[in-house]
Amino acid sequence: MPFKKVAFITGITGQDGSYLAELLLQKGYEVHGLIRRASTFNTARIDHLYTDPHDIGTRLFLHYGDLSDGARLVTLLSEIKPQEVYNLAAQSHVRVSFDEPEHTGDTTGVGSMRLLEAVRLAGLHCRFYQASSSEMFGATPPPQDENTPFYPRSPYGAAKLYSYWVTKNYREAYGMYAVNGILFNHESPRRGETFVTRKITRAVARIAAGQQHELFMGNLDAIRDWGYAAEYIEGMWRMLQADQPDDYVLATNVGYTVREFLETSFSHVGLKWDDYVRFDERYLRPTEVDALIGDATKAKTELGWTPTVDGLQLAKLMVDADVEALAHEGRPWIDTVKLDSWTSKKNAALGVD
Ligand code: NDP
Ligand code: GDR
Repeated sequence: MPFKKVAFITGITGQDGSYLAELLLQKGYEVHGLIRRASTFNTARIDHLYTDPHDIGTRLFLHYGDLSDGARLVTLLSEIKPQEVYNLAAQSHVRVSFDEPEHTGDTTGVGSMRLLEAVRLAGLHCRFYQASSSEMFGATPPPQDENTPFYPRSPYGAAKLYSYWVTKNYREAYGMYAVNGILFNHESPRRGETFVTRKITRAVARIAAGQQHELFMGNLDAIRDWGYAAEYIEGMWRMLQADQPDDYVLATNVGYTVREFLETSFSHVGLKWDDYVRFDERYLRPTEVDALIGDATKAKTELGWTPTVDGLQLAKLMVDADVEALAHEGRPWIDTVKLDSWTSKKNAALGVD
């Protein structure tokens, strides 16, 4: 029997978790994902990857748990014994972190420490990836790289900074192979609908189809370095394959304003953005991050990682996917998948039907 690598992913139901699960399965890994119990299904992004665990050859397994429950994390890691742990779970919305600062601190911040501590208590010698963020740079002007001083501007950014430092501390204190991927904004057709890019491209598709007539937005002057999530996942994996643990920025090195993303998205379907976009102050943040533009030279040099899709190409790619999604009940990424029997198979496997 060939040696099979085992990975554990928190946040597997999110944008990045779903791409990472796909990549690791393609590479032959056995993949275990942490999912939260919810009153509605939250697994749409990974439905197409699921096979019944009773089937021979199944390599994706889902487990209930939460980053707020440290004992559960110890139990799971002791049972699964992964070689690689990817901590992608978080309350990941910056605007929402101002509404729920305590919850954000508990999951996005302390949750990472719970997972690191669970790795330690379970006695694992695994490799650990922490999903750190360009939001940690906050008010420090671009370009930002691994040596740029941090200045977070939100409870989310501050919580991510705690996770960043605790990851570094476990590396130094316990000799753990623990790394921070400091990722700039990365998007895709699987992006959550309330992040600015997906909010725009989804609205463009609906406006073009006559299903929506206005789009309410906040600060259009913010500059972001938007890359394609599927490419960033490859960079995460490469960080855990390196000889030595280290921290890396992943970015395209090019920034665009929200306004430029709007212009490109609307003009891609032959519309003028300012005919539809309206201002709503509810989408402003108490403190804004004006400009994030990364410098990913280190990842290019040491990991051989280079992104190929820039922010405006991404806008077109996402508009095309959302136009397509309207014809596929809002699920562009599961085009080839049969949904009918999946839910009942998954529930049976989790013992909840
Ligand atoms: P998403 O918001 O799409 O996914 C977040 C994931 O975390 C979901 O699976 C969610 O579960 C899970 N989650 C939330 N709270 C908990 C909790 N308390 N316990 C267990 N799981 C939880 O984020 P992305 O995929 O976009 O991002 C992945 C990670 O990378 C996040 O940590 C994010 O902060 C970070 N990041 C993202 C960047 C980006 O541009 N996308 C850039 C830099 C960092 P559920 O589906 O049940 O809600
Ligand atoms: P961000 O992403 O805060 O950078 O965090 P988001 O897409 O939410 O905002 C980007 C910029 O767009 C401006 N903006 C709006 N944003 C939203 N969501 N909705 C609007 O209507 C709107 N109008 C203008 C924002 O003010 C902001 O300047 C993302 C998340 O994925 C984090 O988890 C991750 O860590 C960082 O990227 C890097």
